[in-house]
Amino acid sequence: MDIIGTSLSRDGYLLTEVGAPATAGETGTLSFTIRDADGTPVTAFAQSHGRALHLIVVRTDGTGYRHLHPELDAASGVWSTTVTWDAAGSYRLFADATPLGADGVTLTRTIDVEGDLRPAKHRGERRHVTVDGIEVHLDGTLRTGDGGVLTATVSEHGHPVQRLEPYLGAYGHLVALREGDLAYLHVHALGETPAAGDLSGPEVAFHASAPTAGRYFLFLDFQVDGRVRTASFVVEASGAAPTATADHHEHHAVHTH
Ligand SMILES: [Cu+2]
Repeated sequence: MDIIGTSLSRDGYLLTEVGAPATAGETGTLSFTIRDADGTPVTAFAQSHGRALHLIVVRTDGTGYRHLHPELDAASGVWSTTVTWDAAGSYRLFADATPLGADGVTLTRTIDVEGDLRPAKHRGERRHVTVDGIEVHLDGTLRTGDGGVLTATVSEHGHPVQRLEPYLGAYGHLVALREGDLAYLHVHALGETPAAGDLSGPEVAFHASAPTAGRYFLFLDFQVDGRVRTASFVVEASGAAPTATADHHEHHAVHTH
């Protein structure tokens, strides 16, 4: 199992120091650069899911999730977007990008936001959430090894929602992070790639494999009525403890693409 999303460098690429508003409630620019092995800012990227870079921001307690698409200044290689922090805490940024001619990388950094901190406490799983009046229920199991299928069912006032719209080339995007180190899991939507104007629902299914048993934070981005919404779940993964071999593999961050 290849562990990703726990390092600011990968394959020679590095996520620079992040500029961001320092205090909760403050609005400002979030900015960073990806540098190559020579220290040169990368200015050319291949598109993935319709974008050159996907930025995930989440507080280390699994709250405050955002999925952002910063703008690239093609001359300097600086990525930037405007943010306002709702709350204080340590936030992890995950920049998912594919430098032109290279494999995709997920680079991460932690930034601290000053203010009154109230970390979330998680007890057990959270599989049923309501976001903007839309209910999302998550069935299935997250497993180690070959993994398992997770199915999100979307409803509104008890009726199935059948008007899920394609967002970034799929009916849903699921990001899974391991509690403790926020290791980033690549989760793949099952089913065919929708065409623009297609609608689906009420189910969206994903295949995911957890690197270890334990607790994971899951975030489902989906679009209904032209608006992207995020449902946040907590799921316990089942499966055998990692073998000594797998552990060794993890610590050396072997690239298995
Ligand atoms: Cu994205």
